[in-house]
Amino acid sequence: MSEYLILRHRAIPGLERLPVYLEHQGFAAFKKAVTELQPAQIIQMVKDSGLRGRGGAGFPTGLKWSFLPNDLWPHYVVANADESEPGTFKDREIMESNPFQFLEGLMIASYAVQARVAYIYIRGEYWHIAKWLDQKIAELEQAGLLGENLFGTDYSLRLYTHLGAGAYICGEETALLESLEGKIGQPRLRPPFPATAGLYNRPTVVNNVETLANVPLIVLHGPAWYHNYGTDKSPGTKVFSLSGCVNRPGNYELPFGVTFRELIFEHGGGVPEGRTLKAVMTAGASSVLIPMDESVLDTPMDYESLNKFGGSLGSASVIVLDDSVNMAWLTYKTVNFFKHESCGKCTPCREGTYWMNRLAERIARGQGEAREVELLYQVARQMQGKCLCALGEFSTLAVVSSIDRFRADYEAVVTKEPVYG
Ligand code: L3W
Repeated sequence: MSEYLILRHRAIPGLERLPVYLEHQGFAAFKKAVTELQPAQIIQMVKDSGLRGRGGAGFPTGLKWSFLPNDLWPHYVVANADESEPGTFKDREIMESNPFQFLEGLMIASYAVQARVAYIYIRGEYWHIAKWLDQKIAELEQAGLLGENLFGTDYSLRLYTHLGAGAYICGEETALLESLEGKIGQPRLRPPFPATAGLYNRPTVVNNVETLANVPLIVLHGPAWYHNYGTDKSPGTKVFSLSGCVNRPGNYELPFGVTFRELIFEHGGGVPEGRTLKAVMTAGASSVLIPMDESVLDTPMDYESLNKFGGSLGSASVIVLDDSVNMAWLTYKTVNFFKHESCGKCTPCREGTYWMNRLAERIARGQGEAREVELLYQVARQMQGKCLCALGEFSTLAVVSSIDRFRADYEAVVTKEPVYG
């Protein structure tokens, strides 16, 4: 696709600089919102556009904004810039190269729910981006686009960046809010959802960076225009982070509904050295393994079509696996990550990821018995549906799907003789 909605900096050199962004209709949408539109009108526009959350769940953005009660104040907006899913590197490019479009989206969201303070919660390893965004925020304040009484109205807005400290769990929205409040980053029980009881127990919108970057264009061009891209139920484009066994890894902005074949072969240049495509993960480590063959390659990638594989598009971090990869090894890599990142608050995840890691490691190292594969499977199955948040649940997906779908890979590595007698 030559037309970019989100990675517009690839077509417009210098877009990360305010004068260039302003030359390309920058902040026209925010000005229009604050001076011409009622908050409810903006929420309706975003609802009509069909924009869905890009962090992974695909929840309708306008609907989320509409949940904030009007009898409890203040309202907050928090941008989730804690991008930590293995294989996900799209928000980084947006913030580094098209920062003003993201900030403008955050500002429009804030106006739409009448928040006067918004936070950008950004992963600690992106400290240089936090500093960069602080500079951009200062430029906006100097230019009179951010601060008190914007465009002569009584609407005022302040933006703040806040660095995380290296914990994957803080990308989960309620753990993020705990961390932002200065507490240990552990998830809260939901409901209540942040929309009613979020930051400091006040109504809060939490949106992913990419989600917010869509908003200025929707306000500027209207919801009908947005439906020119993507599918009926998943309109717009998606930035796919493509990695793994592929010739041209990187971020690819493509309309929803693009097929695996187009993404991996046309854009990504196929798998290296003539090897065979074996499986794909679509939501980073939080994915089921989707076995790949000719019949699967033409599946459209959107929020609906992957359900038939027991999977979801997630954050569209597409990890390509070829026939050089043993799935027992891959499973060990994923559960090792989740064991390290489990926050320890709920028992099924704390204990389950620990035991899955021990078993998966033995198996991957060729020290496991066949019955330990069954035990690994049972541990994962027993965790499902019992964890406090998505992290525990997702830690089981590669385990269960790899044993169900790639059992031969386990048979190739387990010892033939019992190890423990
Ligand atoms: C008010 C209700 N709000 C749901 C809100 C909720 C949240 C959103 C989605 O994300 C995803 C997973 C992986 N009243 C509500 C309501 N909401 N019902 O809607 O909620 P939910 O629970 O469906 O998902 P979630 O737990 O927020 C989990 C994806 O994350 N994942 C991780 C991605 C990591 C990154 C990254 O590193 N950048 O994105 C893995 O793919 O797909 O679906 O806001 O409050 N009744």
